[in-house]
Amino acid sequence: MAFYVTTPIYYVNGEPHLGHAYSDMAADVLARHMRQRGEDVFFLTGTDEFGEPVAQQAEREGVTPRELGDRLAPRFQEMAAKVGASNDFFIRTTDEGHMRRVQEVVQRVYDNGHVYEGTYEGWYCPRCADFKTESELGEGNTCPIHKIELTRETEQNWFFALSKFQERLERLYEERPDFVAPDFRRNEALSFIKGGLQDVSLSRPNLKWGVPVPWDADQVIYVWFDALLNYYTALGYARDEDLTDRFWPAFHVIGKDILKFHAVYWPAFLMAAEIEVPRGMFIHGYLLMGEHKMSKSLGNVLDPFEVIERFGSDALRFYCFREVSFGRDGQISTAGFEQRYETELANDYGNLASRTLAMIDRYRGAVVPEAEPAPDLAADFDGAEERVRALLDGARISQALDEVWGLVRRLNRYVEETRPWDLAKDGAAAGPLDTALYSLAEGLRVVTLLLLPFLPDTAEKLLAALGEEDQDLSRLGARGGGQKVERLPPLFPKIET
Ligand code: ME8
Repeated sequence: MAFYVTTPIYYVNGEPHLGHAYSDMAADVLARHMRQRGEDVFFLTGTDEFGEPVAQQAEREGVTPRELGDRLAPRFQEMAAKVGASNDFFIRTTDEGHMRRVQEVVQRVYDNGHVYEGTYEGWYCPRCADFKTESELGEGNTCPIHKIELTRETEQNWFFALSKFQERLERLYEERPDFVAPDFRRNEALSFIKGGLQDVSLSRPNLKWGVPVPWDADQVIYVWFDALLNYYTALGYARDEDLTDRFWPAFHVIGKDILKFHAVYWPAFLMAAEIEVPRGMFIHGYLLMGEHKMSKSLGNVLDPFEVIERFGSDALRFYCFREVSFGRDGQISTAGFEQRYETELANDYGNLASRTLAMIDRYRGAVVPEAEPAPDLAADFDGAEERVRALLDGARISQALDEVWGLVRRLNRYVEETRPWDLAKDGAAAGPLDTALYSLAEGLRVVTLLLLPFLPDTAEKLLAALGEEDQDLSRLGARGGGQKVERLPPLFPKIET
């Protein structure tokens, strides 16, 4: 089966930060998990380079919008690589291939009779690139997100007849209850739809920086329609062959700030163009990076580059999904990072791995003994893979991680229960020691395969040390002993203060 997953494309109006990295890491967890399931995966991320958010920033910096994009797009690309994102393509909306296909689709929507000329009168926030309804306005006609005063605009432009799609959208939500997740976001989008949809601007007359409207050279396409279409256009030119039939429709991972565009405008626009609507979308919350204490040992955790430099990208990925339940907002801090790094990564998992490898090395000449798995331990592992699959089918990333972490803890209890170092002193306990070491090697191999989407670098190292060459989930079934293992330096070295 094909699995196509996307992140938002980010405005090139500032340096990438941890919030952007978060969406990349989340989509990456899903992409890697699906690859382990043997699915045909395509993972897309990229940059949104047109529209006022970019044009105005360029003006402030005294450069052209293209120069700004050329400087910042590589930064986003670099960030994706640094957080371990295994994206198959990086789209820039200034790509020729994107612009051409945007025009084709917009032309089709026009030809299908869903576009008309009209006058827009209302509030517009250039920072959001969003037309605000009266009910969305903050106090004193301000943008509730950017807190800037908005001016009332009157302009002649092209409209997309969104209101015509109200019923079809309501039907879509009814027929596909999991179209938007989590549920509280679905309800938010559905109540926006039920509140009555108004037509939206499809073009901007006073802006030069955009994709030209195919039938009206004086206008550019409203940046949101150009941006949303990236998910579709990329498949047309990312490779020599057109990948659309192979991968469309997509599963979108986005932040809560852009719910309306993805859950309302986007499916309606696709219907208007007669393109299949998305497979689904998951709306995550915000990492709150506001007030935080600086930590001597870590410096400023807001900078993902710095955290990765010191602790590796696995630790950052793990922390974000463990600390904040995926879908909710949550505070992150340097102190929280250090605590989870020490107690969970270094102790729970890192120590378990070091001890297991060291004991097999010392007591069994670095070869996993042949034995039957300990029954009570095996019972606790039963069904775990299915639960993880089901959770990740719904992008429940934190719950899936929690499920696996329960097994990591279970293995630590097993070490304490069996005390292999005592068994090793007792010549008559060779059988029980074989069982304990085999069960630990096997348990560690299984949790590591399940942790691979979250901790890809660590998992790769540890699987190799355990003599497991294949990363596919089909390898989860019990494996006999006999593999040569290798000791490893600490996977998560202690934090030096
Ligand atoms: O909105 N916590 O781009 P953008 C978690 N170009 N995620 C965060 C975050 C935070 N504190 N801050 C940002 C745009 N994000 C448009 C999108 S898509 C067709 C066009 C993430 O640069 C989150 O994914 O403002 C959010 O949706 C996105 O960055 C907004 O990035």
